[in-house]
Amino acid sequence: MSKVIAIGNYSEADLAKLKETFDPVFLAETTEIGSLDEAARAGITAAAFKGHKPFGAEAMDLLPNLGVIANFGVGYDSINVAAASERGIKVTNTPDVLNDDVADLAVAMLLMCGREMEHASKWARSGSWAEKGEYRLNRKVSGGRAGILGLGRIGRDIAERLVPFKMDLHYWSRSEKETPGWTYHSTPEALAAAVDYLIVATVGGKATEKIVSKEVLEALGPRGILVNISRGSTVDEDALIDALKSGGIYGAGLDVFVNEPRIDPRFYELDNVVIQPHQGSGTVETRAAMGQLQRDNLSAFLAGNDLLTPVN
Ligand code: 8YV
Repeated sequence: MSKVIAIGNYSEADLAKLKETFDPVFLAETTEIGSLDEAARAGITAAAFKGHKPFGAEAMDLLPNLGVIANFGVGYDSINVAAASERGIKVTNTPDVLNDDVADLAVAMLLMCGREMEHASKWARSGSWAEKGEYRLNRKVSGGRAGILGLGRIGRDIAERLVPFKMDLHYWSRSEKETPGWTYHSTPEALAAAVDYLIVATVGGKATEKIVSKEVLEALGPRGILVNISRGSTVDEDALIDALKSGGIYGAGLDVFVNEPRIDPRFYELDNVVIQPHQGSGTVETRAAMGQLQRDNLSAFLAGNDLLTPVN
């Protein structure tokens, strides 16, 4: 009987490695756990989990001998960690290996928004550049004031990338951190008021829900550009769409959305928003490293060794 259940949509490479290492049972979602018979469920001691649908208490209770949930991703807001802890289930994630890619995408979206690259590209592709004359002037990014909302490992990597762009760096975090002189703000509103470029790099979940509120967007103001590489839940999307429509802010670069992959269609009509399909960590190299770390956590658990990247 297999001890590992692999839930989610895995790449060919990860499927092969999972099979090679564990002989797992594959399911698309946690809602399918109930389709396994009782004996099969009782035999499972470890779960590989990938995706953004909930892994809640009910699903955990269907696996009475589950000891670990190894998440494919740094963000584990889909997993009810409190419920896991209550049941003695360990949770692991895949931090650090994806920092570079996510930070790269954040900087790319910042440049795309400031320099209106997507809009300018469409404009040039229209074939009427000669008739229309020069493209409209846009926004200087280098030397600007940038704020990082959430100075964790990814936030710090983003800030460090902005140093060579000569940016004046500000941040908000739950507590003040040691930095090379970056300015701390005690509220997201104060941070937004101090900068033109606001980059959201905080964790998802209840504690940060709509932390980018209407008030924060107003504080960011008409010169402001919002970049979000964290979770869609951190932004009040209605307020954001209003601000983008009315010129309340200049633009937004978004990799994550509230109802992804079925995002609010009002975003499609806005030419001051850059839309990315939650691909922050989506390179061949990084996804391979994430898969490896997930499997290494499962192997460590099954061998009775210390987990590599425990969450609880
Ligand atoms: C996803 C992510 O894990 O790491 C995270 O928190 O959001 C992503 O890297 C990835 O899309 C697989 O679901």
